[in-house]
Amino acid sequence: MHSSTFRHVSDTAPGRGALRAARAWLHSDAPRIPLDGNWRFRLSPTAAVPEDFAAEGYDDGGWDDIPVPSHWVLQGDGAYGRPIYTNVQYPFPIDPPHVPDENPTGDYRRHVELPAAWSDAERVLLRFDGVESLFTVWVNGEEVGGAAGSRLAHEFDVTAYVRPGDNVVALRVHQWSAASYLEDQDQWWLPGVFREVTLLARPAGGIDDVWLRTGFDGGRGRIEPEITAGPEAFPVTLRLPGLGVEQVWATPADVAPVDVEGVHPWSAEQPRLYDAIVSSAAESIALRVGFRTVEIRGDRFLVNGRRVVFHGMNRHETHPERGRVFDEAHAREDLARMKRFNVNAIRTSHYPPHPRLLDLADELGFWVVLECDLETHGFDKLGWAGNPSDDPAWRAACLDRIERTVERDKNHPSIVMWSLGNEAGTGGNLAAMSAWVHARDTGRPVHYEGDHAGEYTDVYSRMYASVPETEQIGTDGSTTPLLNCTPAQGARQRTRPFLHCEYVHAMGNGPGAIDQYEALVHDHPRLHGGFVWEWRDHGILATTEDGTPYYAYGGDFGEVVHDGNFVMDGMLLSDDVPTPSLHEYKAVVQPIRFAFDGDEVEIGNLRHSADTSDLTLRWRVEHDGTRVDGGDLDVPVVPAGGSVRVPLPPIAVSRDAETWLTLDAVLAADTAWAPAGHVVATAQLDRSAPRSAPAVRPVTGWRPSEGTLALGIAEFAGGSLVRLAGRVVAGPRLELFRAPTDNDKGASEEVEGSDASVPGVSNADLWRRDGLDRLTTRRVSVEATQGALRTLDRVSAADSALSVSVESVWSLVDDALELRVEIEPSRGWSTVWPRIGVRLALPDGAAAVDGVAWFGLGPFESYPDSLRAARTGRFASTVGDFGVDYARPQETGHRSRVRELTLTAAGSEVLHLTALPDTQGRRPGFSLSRHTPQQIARAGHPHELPPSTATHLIVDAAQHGLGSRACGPDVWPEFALRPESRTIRLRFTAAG
Ligand code: IPT
Repeated sequence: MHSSTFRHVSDTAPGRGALRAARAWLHSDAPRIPLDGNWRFRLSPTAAVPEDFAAEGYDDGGWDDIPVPSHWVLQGDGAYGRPIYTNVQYPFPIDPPHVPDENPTGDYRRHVELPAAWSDAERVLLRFDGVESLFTVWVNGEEVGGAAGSRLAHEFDVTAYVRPGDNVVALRVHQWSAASYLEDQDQWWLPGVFREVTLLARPAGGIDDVWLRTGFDGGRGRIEPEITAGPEAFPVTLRLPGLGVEQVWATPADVAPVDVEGVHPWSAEQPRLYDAIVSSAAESIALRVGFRTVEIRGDRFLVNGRRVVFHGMNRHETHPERGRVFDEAHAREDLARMKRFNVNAIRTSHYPPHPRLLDLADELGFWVVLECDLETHGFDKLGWAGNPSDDPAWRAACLDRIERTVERDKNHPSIVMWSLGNEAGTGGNLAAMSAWVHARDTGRPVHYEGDHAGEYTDVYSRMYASVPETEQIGTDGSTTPLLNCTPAQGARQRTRPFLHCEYVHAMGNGPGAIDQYEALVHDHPRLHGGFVWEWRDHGILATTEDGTPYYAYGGDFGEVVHDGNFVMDGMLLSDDVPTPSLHEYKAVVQPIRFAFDGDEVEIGNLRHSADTSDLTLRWRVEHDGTRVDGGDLDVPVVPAGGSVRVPLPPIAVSRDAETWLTLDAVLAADTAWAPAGHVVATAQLDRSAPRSAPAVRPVTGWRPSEGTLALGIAEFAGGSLVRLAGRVVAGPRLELFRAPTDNDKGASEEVEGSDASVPGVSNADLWRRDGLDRLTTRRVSVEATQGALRTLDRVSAADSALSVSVESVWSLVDDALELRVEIEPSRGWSTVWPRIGVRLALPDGAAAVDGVAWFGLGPFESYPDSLRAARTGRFASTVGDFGVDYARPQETGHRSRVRELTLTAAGSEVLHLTALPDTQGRRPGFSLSRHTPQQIARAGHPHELPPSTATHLIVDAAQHGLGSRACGPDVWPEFALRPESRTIRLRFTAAG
């Protein structure tokens, strides 16, 4: 038996029945009844279930309870199915507009008591703020209508269906529908009623909709009101108490723009909002108004006449336990964290967020690109044949989506651009959506990345363009062809503002080269920055069979098709922990620029419009990382776009220690997002007196050696180190492998002219082909002389003729044990190498090494193309905290340019190392881990790493860069590590 709703699952129409036109999400004092809380719930594996459940008297006694809002796949511990993760793939056959009969269908029921006073209401509306994907609603047994558009609001007029007292609301929600073809975003498929359901009493003489469009021009604000209300609602009053505005409109025809003097403009930096009330005798609506004018002038994107540079994040709504269910406290903290990391913009990828998020964005200050809920990416593999974006059968659905998007959120000053959607190819329906926006909202430009040739959008947008290509886009007169553009189309695109709607893909350890992109923004004003892909990992909290919690990704729920850990590509881990890439990002985009010049520093203010009066400049001088002096620097207020030169503070230069000056621009007072003292921008100046590394002393008299030997704190057997400072050790051995990062596993064609990478083949595969993860050693010789030991090893992999020769010289120098390792590759290595290092295994057991303190770059991990957040100083960490818990274990923890490090066990120092620079002044990096790179590479999740109390110390003469090849360019050639000869020089002393 097929029910009537079953027919609707393959209907491309966006809605039916008593569904009403879109309007703004307003804070009104009209009566409302939230329908959140528990509903009765039943899940069926197919859409073809009888609809008898909608009847008033239906006995739902055998059903379960489910909370609204929630996703059913995240409730009931698997009883209602599991989440599915796909990126581009459709998790059902591509058979538009049909979906399979196997279509999980959730039926919901609840009672609601309508107060007698509601009889006065002119109308009663039932509003749904988010239901995935298609639903039908019944009230008291009567079908009211249905709608699709998961992340959009839908209101039904239920006046004719409700009565005072008890009412029954029944819902049927299908996981799959024609609408699913339009919702192919790279995220979890999470069905259910996941945003609020509300009953609204609409009073006679109420105000149905309000739009206060604002503008700002030289101290004067303008409000262009649009009031949607019947004549009986008038007079309508607009009040802005903070500005002394009280405007009464007697009739609809009187409604007219209001000019306001003495207004502070709204900006992402200074989000000045004014409370506004729009009221009739029957209803009052509260808004918060920000005055700003968005404008494109030539190839500049301007707000209030000034160029905007987007330091943005792509923000999905995702939470390990709630999925896309909104939590205001968490969202506020999320946005405050963005502010603390110098993020000034949000693209709401790839759908409108919970409407309250825009209130928070207005209040905390972000430039928002508000995106429509539209993506048809899975048609790409068909060469876009049948793409709904270009098929008249889907035109109404596409238009409905953009209308609901714009109407709901039109009042927010933070929204400076509308985006038609993401990865939906191109076509007539997108052009029609854009035309609708242009007609409806002349105050905001239209964005859509897929309009490569710029046929119907206002800004030029791309994703993951390489650094050289980005530079060419920004260069006047460049004739370098642009993606999918004829020369004429390319020329047209170069007349427009450019932004990256996605770039610097933050999957796993990476991305590198954030600073290279940022540098272009300063040289080419057409380039307006962009939006990092993406803000946070989408891990879902799950537990292993033995109860170990972990963050699940694609495949962990037994999906038929999935895209693995491609959903874990945020600068924030699933549990809100910022990754080092977020610190790097913060440093790269810091709004204050410091340029040291002799005894002065030039301080530049890179902000949009705010001056520096909110900042204090702190300085400190350190000798080998220990503070010797510091204070506040007197700096005049610098206007936005301006700069000032000030003398440096006095710097006492040490003769036998490194001397560093650090400048921190910190918040002078508390803000809504950080306390006073929060560091906004930092710079360091090396004022060290020149010192040369001790020369290698020639050693003579080498004779073959065997058996055991002691040298200071070291004991050797057969030339191999066996004990150090009384502890059993193994190694050091050559280590060329790193557990591949997601970028190392990327196989994009874009290898940036790196002749050592192969287009379409990942570096990780090349490393395994060459056996870097399975090196073996043949000892060629062991020789000793007075106070010194020398070994020569040939290191190579099975079935390979390539090799590396490793000469290790141990000697006693001034009471210290020095190790000098000369590493020299044979000819014929053709790939980049992940690292050139030596690995030492320290013993586990009771007194296992569990901590480290070092002088070098820190506090976070750093790599050659991600060094901007790293500063020179003294840092400490436990071994457990030393690396990052990436969702899929991979290379982590490398600290660059180390000078000294001390290993500790249970609070006491056990071993002290000094790293000497090589003859070119280069210093090694190091990392510390409970696992070897080979062990890490075998684990799919952190909990798959074997239990270990061992400590592996790796000292790297060099590491390969990070790049962003998981979705974007490979490591820039300058930061790619090619096989080459390297020297590592270390001195060991027993501590304590
Ligand atoms: C791009 C998508 O727009 C985004 O949603 C996400 O999937 C990202 O890639 C990768 O994580 S599209 C891609 C073909 C560049």
